[in-house]
Amino acid sequence: MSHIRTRLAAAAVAVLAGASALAAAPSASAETTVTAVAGEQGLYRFTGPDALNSAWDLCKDGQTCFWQNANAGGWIWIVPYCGLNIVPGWFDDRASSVWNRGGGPAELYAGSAPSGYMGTVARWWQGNLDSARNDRLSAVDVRCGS
Ligand SMILES: [Ca+2]
Repeated sequence: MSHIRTRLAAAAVAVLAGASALAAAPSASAETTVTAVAGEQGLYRFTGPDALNSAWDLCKDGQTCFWQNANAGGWIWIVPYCGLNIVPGWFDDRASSVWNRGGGPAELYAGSAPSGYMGTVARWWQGNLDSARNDRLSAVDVRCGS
């Protein structure tokens, strides 16, 4: 029960953070917080003891999500659109895990697409990027409808 409450609280923080310039202050509670990173569309910072589990859970059906660290650790980037997306500046060359719940396969690029193609993440695939792709992502093309 408390796990569900934590997830809902984290989702609410994400919504509020998008509408407010106020960053979530460090809390004495055991809840995970999610803070939108100013100026970086789709990028969220996770803090709190339950951040790892919440990170996987907060990637929703229809979204393609990348994490800073393996196993959904660290910050998350939720790809904002179908089609070609440039990785936000802070997140460039930092992606280490992915869950593709988006509308189609996701093509990974290490450079400015279409150069630097690194492979395609199938729809519904979840896991860590291998050593050839780890910390190299600079652009992603989500092929919605493919
Ligand atoms: Ca990384």
